[in-house]
This record gives sequence, C-alpha cells and structure tokens, in this order.
Amino acid sequence: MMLRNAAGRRAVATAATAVSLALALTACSGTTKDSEVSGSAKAGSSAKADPDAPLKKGLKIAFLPKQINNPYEKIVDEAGIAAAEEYGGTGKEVGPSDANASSQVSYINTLIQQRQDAILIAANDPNAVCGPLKQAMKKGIKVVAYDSDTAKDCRQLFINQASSEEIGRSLVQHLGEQIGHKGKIAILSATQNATNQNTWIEYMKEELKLPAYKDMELVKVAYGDDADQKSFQQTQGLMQAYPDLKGIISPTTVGIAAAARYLSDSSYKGKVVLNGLGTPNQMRKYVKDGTVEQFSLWNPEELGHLGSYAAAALASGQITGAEGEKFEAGKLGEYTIGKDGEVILGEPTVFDSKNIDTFDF
Ligand code: RAM
Repeated sequence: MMLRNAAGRRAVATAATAVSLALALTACSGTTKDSEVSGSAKAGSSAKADPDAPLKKGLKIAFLPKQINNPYEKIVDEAGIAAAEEYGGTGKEVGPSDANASSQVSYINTLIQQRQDAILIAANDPNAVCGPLKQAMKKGIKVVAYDSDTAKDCRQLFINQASSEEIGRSLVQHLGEQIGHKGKIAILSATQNATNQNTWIEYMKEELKLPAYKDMELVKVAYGDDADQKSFQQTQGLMQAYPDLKGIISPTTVGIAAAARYLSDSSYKGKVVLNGLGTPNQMRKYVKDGTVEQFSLWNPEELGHLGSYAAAALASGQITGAEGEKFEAGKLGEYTIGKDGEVILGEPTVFDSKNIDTFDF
C-alpha cells in the first residue's frame, strides 16, 4: 500500500466536516496477485531511478479515460491537465464515447504515433489494452493506469483512488447498517469488464460472507455500462424483478445518479436504500429530497493531479515504478510507490445531508 507522510495528508485534508472511512482493514493491495510481475520488472522500466532528477520541461502527457462523456472522468482529467501546466508540460484528454472493452485500443495506437511522453489510462478492460500499451512502453512511453487498472505488466504504475478492499467492504458495511443487516440487495455496476468495479465487487462479496450479513442476500449484479439511460433501465428492471429489494449498491458515479433518478420518481423512494460512489454535485438533489442518505467518493481532482505528477516523475527518470520509490505530487506532497506499482491517493469521504454542501465537484 502507499504510505502518505503526515504533512502531505494535512495539506490535502478535505472539509473538516467530512466523515472519513476509518476502517481497520489490513490489506489494501487492490488487484494484487502475488504471482504477477512487480513494478520494477516492467517493460521499459529497466533504467535506474534518479530521485534527484528534475521534472523535464515540455513533457507531453495524454489522459485516456474510460469514456469522454463521463462527468467524473472529466474532473479527473482536467485536473491532470492543469497539473501538467504547473510543471511546464502539456496535457490532453482523448478517448471513446463508450466504455466498451476494446474501445480504447485505437486511441493508444494514435498516442504512440504522436510520441507522447506518457499515457494515463482508466482501463475499460484489464487485458484488451495490453498489446498496444506494451508497444508504447517498448518505445519509451511511460504508462500509468489510473481509476481502473490494466493487468500489472501492461503499465508502470497504477494510481488507485483508495484501497480497493476498503472501498468494496465499506460500501457493504454502510448499506448493511442502513437496512439493519437484513434483506435482499443488488449491485448496479458499470461495464462487465471494468477492472475497478470488478475488484470492488469481489471485496463486497467477501464482506458479505461474514456472519454479520447472514440475513442479507445479494440477488443480482446488474450492468448499466456507465451509460445513463441503460443504468436507469437496469434499476427499473431490478425493482420489477425483486419488488422486495431492500438496498442497491452502485459503485459508479453514472450508475448511482441514474438509479437515484429512477428511485426518486417511484414508489420506492425512501424505502429502497441506495448507496455507492457518486459525485456530490450529481447526488446533491437526491440527498436533499430524501432518496439517498449517504454515498462515498474520493476527490477526483486530486486523483488527476496525482496521476499527472506520477507520469511526469516516470517520464523524467525520477522513478521507475518500483516499490519504495518516492515522488512529489505537487500540492499533494510526497507519495511512495507500493507493491505492484500501486500508489493510493488516500481515504474516501462519506457524504450525507450534513456535509454535502461543503463540497463542489
Ligand atoms: C464512474 C466510473 C469510474 C469510477 C467512478 C466511481 O465514473 O465507472 O471508473 O471510478 O464511477
């Protein structure tokens, strides 16, 4: 796991009213599988790190989100592009309009032709993007996964928004408390291949195996593909199939907003508990009208900022992606690379009616 220094943590503390998820979870290695290649052994990262190397000027970095029309991904990428300007580089965002498994491949090929210094990718599939990303690394282009990881040997770093285990387990813990640990629940996810959603769902299922949840039953995982209308329809379908559903977890900003819109205008409003990951600006009205009591997220701007500085540190030779290397992430302070090239931004925040108005993203 990534370790933050205390100064860095203080520097980015969100509003004092924020309730952070203080879970005593030990492991936080996300998609880690022991058998896989670790950060230092990646293609294109055989050089030694020079921690004193200055950030190069004029770096060209490109953000390739899951899809360009996702408001959450926009916030992340715009912050990353702004960070590139801070260190004298240029950033841009390119990407598909849908989050299909292979929709990012042609964009990677173009970015290679353009000789970008670094590609940051929120992977729609851990493997479908691997061939072209390995090509990029062979050509000296640095590859940083953010938001949603690739397979570990297809990138040098993964900038994770928070511990994957903590995200998955805490969503079940919160929903469990809200429904008195009893009743049928469903998950409304994004696409079937999304690495981040699938990792969180695995941890949700692990949490549900604990004795505290013996009276809770996960009846269905539905997929709204991070498309607003499909997510809305999937929520409607869930309620038709399971009218006695007690709760829904939607670990996607697109999904939870669409599910809230459906519930807010239905007889299930205030009866079916909806929890998950959302942006305060998209969810505010559903918290105010009583459809949603609470949801979580990290600060997406900070994720983009951190990813951008990590890409610059790689492209400048300050780091190679090996465990234990450190780099400065601008205003966020120092970060240390963890196992399997994973860097963790911090802890998510829980939003509810008491604190939501102190956030604007
Ligand atoms: C959606 C995307 C993204 C995820 C957030 C929480 O915007 O699926 O990958 O991290 O939700």
